[in-house]
Amino acid sequence: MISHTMLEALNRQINRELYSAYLYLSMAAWFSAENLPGFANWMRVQVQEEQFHAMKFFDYCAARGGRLTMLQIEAPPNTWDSPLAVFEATYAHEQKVTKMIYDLVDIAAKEKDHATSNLLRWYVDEQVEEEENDTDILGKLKRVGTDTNALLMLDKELGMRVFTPPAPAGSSGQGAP
Ligand code: OFO
Repeated sequence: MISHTMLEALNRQINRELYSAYLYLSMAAWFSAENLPGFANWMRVQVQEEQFHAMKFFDYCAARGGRLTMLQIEAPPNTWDSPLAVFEATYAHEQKVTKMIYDLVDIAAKEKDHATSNLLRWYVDEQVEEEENDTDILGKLKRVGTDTNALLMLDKELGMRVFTPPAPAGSSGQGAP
């Protein structure tokens, strides 16, 4: 059985992961309206990633016998000044999420909840990847500058992204939903 404190914290994180999905969906809509379908595709894949993150927590809580409560999802921003501004916002958001995951790690340690600590290791690694993806695209966008052809080439590259459900985490026993 999971403690009330831990369950509440994970319940909140499910809401935050779903907010992330909603934020990236808003960014996908913005890129579509800007005629950058590749960037929009990248964001749509990111929505699927975030839904996966939320459902992984959801399934884990259910497996531990916790009763979850769905909370209201905040409305995300819906306009940005440029593709660079979108990715600056994305990176800043992911840094915040990393901090949230670290806070959960601290709560799990305090609660002596080793099963949740195990689960959270997967999220700690995932956040490294999330931030790296953003800094990689940010770097490319900075090199693109005002070169429209280079932007369209990057758009083509980002259009290739597909969602691949992450491999099941060994020790946590949590697989793809
Ligand atoms: Fe769920 O990692 Fe992004 O927010």
